[in-house]
Amino acid sequence: MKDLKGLYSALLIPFDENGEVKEEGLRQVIEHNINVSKIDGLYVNGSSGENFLLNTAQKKQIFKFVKEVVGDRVKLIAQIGSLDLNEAVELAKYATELGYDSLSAVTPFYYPLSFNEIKHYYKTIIDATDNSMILYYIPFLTGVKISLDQFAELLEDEKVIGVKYTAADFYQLERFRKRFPNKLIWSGFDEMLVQAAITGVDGAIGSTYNVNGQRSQEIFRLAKEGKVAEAYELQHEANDVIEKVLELGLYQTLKEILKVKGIDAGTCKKPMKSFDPAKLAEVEKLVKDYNL
Ligand code: NAY
Repeated sequence: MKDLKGLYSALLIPFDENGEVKEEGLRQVIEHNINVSKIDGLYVNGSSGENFLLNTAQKKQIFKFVKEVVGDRVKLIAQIGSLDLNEAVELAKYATELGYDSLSAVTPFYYPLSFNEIKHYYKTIIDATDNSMILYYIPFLTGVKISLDQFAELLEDEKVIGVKYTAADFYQLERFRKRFPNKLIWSGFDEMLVQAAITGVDGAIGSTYNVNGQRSQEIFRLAKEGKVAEAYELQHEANDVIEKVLELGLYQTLKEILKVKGIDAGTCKKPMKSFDPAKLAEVEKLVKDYNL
């Protein structure tokens, strides 16, 4: 199996006004990620890809198009988790046939499921293919919390290679690192990359790496080498950017940054709102001030 460590962009997807995928724009976003952001891989159909607003055909369209454009240039992880378990299995098979390096599945959300139900969900998906599985843990959006002992049960299966950990519980992250030294962890909060790197994660997956990849690679490298003060200097810059992006609207503003750079990043899929054009000058200033 490939070494899946490293920094991944949670791939942004350009949509048109009707909510259809803009394939040429997506090609440009992918090329920007590979050639300018210098990421190690792409996390496809995650939260940043507005996955939970898409139908099955669109999810397949994106998996296929991304693989065709990327080939083997960077690593590819397919987020196939769905409240419709049949769809999750179908997408897991589809992405595996396309050659995705690993699957990842969000914890099932909305209905308060028992841990046994969650375990059954993962086992059903895992058993459907020979591919590996990365748990996608994002309790602030799903409301689903998993304890360390429960993680241990899910990680018993060798095909479960690790977790994408989008939470700010650094105590649990440290306990996880100590208890599962042979499993992989990707951190999911770009604004806490230094802290995650110091805690021993193997990589990171984030939305802002689409536009701020090189600086983030440097933060990760410096922190891993123990150069924490230097890493923090860059994290301060990254967080100035993230703070502004969150203020103006996360995915809308990341797309607008790409547009300022000449990339047709489209708009967000409704019901998400579009970027407020009155704020364009603020984005142009951000791109200039932080050399994005
Ligand atoms: C995903 O699947 O796209 C992710 O979870 C990537 C992680 C991002 N979380 C969300 C909810 O977008 O990169 C983060 C996040 O956008 C960033 O840290 C800003 O808060």
